[in-house]
Amino acid sequence: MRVRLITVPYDSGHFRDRMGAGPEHLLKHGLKDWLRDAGHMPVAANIHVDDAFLAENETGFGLMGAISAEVRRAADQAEFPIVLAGNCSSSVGTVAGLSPRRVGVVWFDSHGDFNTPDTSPSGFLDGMAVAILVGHCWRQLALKVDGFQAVPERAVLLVGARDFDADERDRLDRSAVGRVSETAVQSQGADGALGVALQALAREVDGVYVHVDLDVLDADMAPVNKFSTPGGLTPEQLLDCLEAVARHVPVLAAGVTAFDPTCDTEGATTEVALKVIEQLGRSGTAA
Ligand SMILES: [Mn+2]
Repeated sequence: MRVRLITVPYDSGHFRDRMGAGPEHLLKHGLKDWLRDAGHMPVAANIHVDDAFLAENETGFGLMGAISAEVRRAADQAEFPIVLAGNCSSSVGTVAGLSPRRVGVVWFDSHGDFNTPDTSPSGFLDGMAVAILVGHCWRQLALKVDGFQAVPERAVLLVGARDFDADERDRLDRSAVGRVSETAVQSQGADGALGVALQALAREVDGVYVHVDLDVLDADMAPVNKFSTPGGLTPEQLLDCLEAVARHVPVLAAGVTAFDPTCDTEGATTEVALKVIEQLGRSGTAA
């Protein structure tokens, strides 16, 4: 299957800075050759916005629109879209590009990304990505992203999240968003921890978008960004989980986000990221 690698080299509206440097770093480290060697056919598509003035929210939502168009192009050509982005908010564009299919979301992240502008202590749009997806905030701007429709809460599964803000945790507890902890994966294995939830998801949706914020990984093994925390999934556990997802439910698109190469002093995270993207490439189903 052809894999459309959609690179979005932005972080909070900044071009190629911090986590915005992640996508091109992976390309420089042989991502396309790595995918070709694994039997995939990578096609590259780079997302760019022409705003004269880059601003977090306006540019962020503009990028989501451009991602949506590119994901739709990939789906129309029976290619599997993998979005490599600085920010998790790229997910809104990816899911929008898959409409009108009923899309579920399997979200790997050390954070909940479930803040709204009223609960967020930082104001960071990235930390609201899941809340935007389920239609809890930024509704007006999200509707401007071509094809966007809110995902039902029960069609979202958070995996490995362990770092929440207080109000964010309350919001999650009151929602129907599913959660599987990293400790469940560690004690029951990927299939034991995720199997039942994935089977339930498969009955509700046509397929899923798999989101991998790489900071779901244990920061002591693979430092991903300045928000990384220890105690997360090991690289092997993450790869097992991705395999389990693909066994239970069609995977329509994937995203890999939040990698700041300057945090990866030993190169360990780059190596894991390449493996994750290759595994995702194997997971793809024609949408
Ligand atoms: Mn995130």
